[in-house]
Amino acid sequence: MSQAVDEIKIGGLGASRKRVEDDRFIRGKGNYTDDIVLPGMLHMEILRSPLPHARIRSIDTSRAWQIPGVHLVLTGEMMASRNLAWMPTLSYDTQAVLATDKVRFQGQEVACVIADDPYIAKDACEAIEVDYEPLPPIVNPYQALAEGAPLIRDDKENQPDNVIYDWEVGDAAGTDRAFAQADLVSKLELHYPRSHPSPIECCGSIADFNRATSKLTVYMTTQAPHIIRAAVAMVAELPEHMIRIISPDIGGGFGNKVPVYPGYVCSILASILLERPVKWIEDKSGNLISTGFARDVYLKGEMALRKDGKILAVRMHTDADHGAFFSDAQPSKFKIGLMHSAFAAYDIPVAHLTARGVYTNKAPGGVAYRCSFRVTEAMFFQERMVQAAASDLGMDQAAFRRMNFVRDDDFPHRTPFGFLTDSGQYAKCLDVGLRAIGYDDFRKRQEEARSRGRLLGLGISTMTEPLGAGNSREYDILGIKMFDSAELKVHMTGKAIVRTGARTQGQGHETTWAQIVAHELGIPAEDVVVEEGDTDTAPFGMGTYASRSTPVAGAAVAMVARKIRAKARKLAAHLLEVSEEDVDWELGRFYVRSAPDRGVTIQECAMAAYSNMPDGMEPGLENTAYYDPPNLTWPFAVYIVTVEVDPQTGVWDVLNMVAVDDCGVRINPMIVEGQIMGGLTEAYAMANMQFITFDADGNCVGSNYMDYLLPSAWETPGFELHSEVVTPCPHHPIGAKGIGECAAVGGPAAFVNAVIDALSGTGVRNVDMPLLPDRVWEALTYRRDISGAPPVRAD
Ligand code: MCN
Ligand code: CUM
Repeated sequence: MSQAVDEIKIGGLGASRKRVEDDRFIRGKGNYTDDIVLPGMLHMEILRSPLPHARIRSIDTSRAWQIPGVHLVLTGEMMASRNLAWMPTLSYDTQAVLATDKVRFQGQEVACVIADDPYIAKDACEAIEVDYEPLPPIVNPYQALAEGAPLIRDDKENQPDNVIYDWEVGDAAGTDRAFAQADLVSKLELHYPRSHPSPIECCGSIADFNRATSKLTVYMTTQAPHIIRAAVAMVAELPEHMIRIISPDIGGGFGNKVPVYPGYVCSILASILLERPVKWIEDKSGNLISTGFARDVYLKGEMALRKDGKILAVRMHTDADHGAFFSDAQPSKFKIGLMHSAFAAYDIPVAHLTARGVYTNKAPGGVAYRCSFRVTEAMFFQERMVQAAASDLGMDQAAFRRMNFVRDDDFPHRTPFGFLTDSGQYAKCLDVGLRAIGYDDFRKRQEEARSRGRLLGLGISTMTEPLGAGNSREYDILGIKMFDSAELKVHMTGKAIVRTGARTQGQGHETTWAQIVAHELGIPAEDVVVEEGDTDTAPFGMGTYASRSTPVAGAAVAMVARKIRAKARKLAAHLLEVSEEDVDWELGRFYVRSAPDRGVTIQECAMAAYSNMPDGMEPGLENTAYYDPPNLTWPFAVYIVTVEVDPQTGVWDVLNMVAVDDCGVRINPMIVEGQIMGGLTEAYAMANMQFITFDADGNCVGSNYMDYLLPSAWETPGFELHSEVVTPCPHHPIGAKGIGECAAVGGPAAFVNAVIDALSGTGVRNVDMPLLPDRVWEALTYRRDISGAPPVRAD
């Protein structure tokens, strides 16, 4: 009889183990950047531009220097003298650290003061006098592209206009041919508005340069410590082994903590100049107005259709508003991230995408907010176009999708834009969702209600997104190949520590990586401690974003555990005095094949690695694995929402929402559900209330929590989650796919599709997010589409 340990009992794969990190968080014992206090530490504050576009005539810092307690005032000119006024971005552009020539968005960093405390530093910022010559601001791409538009990036050579790139992918001629044969062409134009991840913890850093050792230690809010180390080494020309980046507990990242911000750079330079630790902690408005925003993309979409409902081709043109600097994090070759992952779930013969990026007088950003490199926009555009096409054809929304889905036996599937998807059961997920929402019954109720003047709507959204960049053949950031790593050390008593190059920000890695070790080795999860975020101790990794941790770092954890098991097998053979070939494995234990009662536990093997190893064997039980994934992972989801719209006010309420997520094997089902609920909440927020816009003068509307609305538990609807469809990832060692962003990516279109469905019969094809009551009311009352392009209205 098997003597294997019980996987669920030891907290292995599939156990809904409670999050170990929460123990310290709910006791207020987390250790965030702002909790760290170093001896002799000074404080830095940033002076930001009040204007969106202006030439700087002069900056007078003399009054600030005279304030007692001020140690240093940094300006662009001082940065320039050290070649640090500008820094490279992750998209091969440059970004101002502190403005020298011009300010290019409201909130841009103009100067920094370093003082004994943050209050003195803030006061001293106000004592700095900047003489600005205002220039006309540009707040949307169409203004940027207009004839005679002011040139935003006059700092760059060979930049005659505000266009950053004109990029295309797909088959233009083939798409044209397919359109020529279409029975019907369905068109849709819309805007995915600018928003902000807005983690509760803002960004910050503490730079600590020690002249005696030449070592620079930086504690900072970053999702990717090793990339930061490389960037600091290259930009500041410091030796990499003398740089230690520590990312302590992170109070939410959601993409906001991927980019390199001027505040980090200035605190580092200040610490080097002053030879004292310098802390910079951003305030909420600073975070909302200046750090990595998300979206702000316009779509012109067209679908060629056969009258029976078959999609023949898709054409998309996007105009992306990147703000003043092109600083998207992205896998380099693709200018508009992974926008061309659109329509991966549908079997479409041919497609063509043109993408244009432009500069405007708005904060830069791009990757951020729970999206795998602009996949959020891609899925939103896709599902809004699919809904419009089905209604143009007069076809049922669900039937249209089912008819065009990639079939279960058609994997790996080459998408019309060239990706290779791995696996899925799309129609089955849809059926589970339709059953759960009571689809047929709802359609009847909807008819009935309509006859009594009540507006009910149902919205479907499906998505498959590419999660887990690399592989290294196709994906790199600034030339650094995308793979990841894990290190596992099993101590002699069988306890272990696992370290990865990823960085958890709330996703629960401290819990789930231990579960992978438990699954591979049978060591109880509670005996495995997980550590991430310190470049002096963690193996090299590309960080956590694009839901890549499970697909890449998590895979590395499984692979390193297998290396440990391979060595443990040799130790077991030695202990059991048989040859290795005669030893079999069951969870937690090796045994003699011909005499299964004779066995040794993994813990006994660990002890032997330090006390009784065979002659000639290297002692210890430690290893490292680097994992270069063969492909991205492609989770799938169906989200279905029902709503009721109040025709008097335009207010809409969610009646029900069901989510069917297939992310392959779930390591920790409870954590996966937490990820889905969080993502759906953000999707609801995007659809309903959350956006940052700009008035015609370039003022950022949404740089505080009065204007930038986050839903609380009170507004957020309930979600019904379904986990019955599991398609293991064929190329991941434990069959897992990413989940972190799925619901935020696929969710928004479900809400919008539901509201548009409720308006059916009015001729309204689109209302741009957020679907604020006044927009919905206006659409309904005047029977017209509502564009959200800023400026929304003249104030
Ligand atoms: N997981 C699992 N089984 C799977 C897939 C994942 O149990 N099949 C678990 C993982 O082990 C991990 C969590 O679910 O604990 C999320 O895993 P994964 O999908 O690999 O995503 P990452 O860990 O790489 O997290 C990044 C992703 C991104 S890019 C954003 S943005 C986002 C998100 O996660 N930011 C978050 N979710 C967040 N959740 C919180 N609380 N805070 C953030 O800042
Ligand atoms: Cu695009 S937000 Mo997450 O990938 O860190």
